[in-house]
Amino acid sequence: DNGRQPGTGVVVKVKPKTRKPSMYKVLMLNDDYTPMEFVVHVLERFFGKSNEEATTIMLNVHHKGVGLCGVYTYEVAETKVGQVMDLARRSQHPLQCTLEKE
Ligand code: TYC
Repeated sequence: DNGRQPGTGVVVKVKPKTRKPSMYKVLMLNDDYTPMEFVVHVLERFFGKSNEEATTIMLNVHHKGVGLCGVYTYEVAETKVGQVMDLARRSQHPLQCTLEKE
């Protein structure tokens, strides 16, 4: 017995210490030369989009100039931008993809 009366125990409050990571948008930019099918392929391959979703996003970019591919933590977003830019360069298309903090 440590001498306490019932109901006088120390209330330990656990403070959450972790923080939610910043999230980053991966954006696709329009240009006049990259084939539409190539953009759809990129969205399927690197962003896990269905053919329908990819087509909708591609057309949105085509008409509005920019479109959202997905939202990821920094390292994932940076990796995806690199993968897109690398394939576009190797395919000799001017497609541009960029990352923006949410
Ligand atoms: N504007 C391109 C064309 O007419 C198609 C395109 C769509 C290019 C989306 C880039 O991110 C893009 N062929």
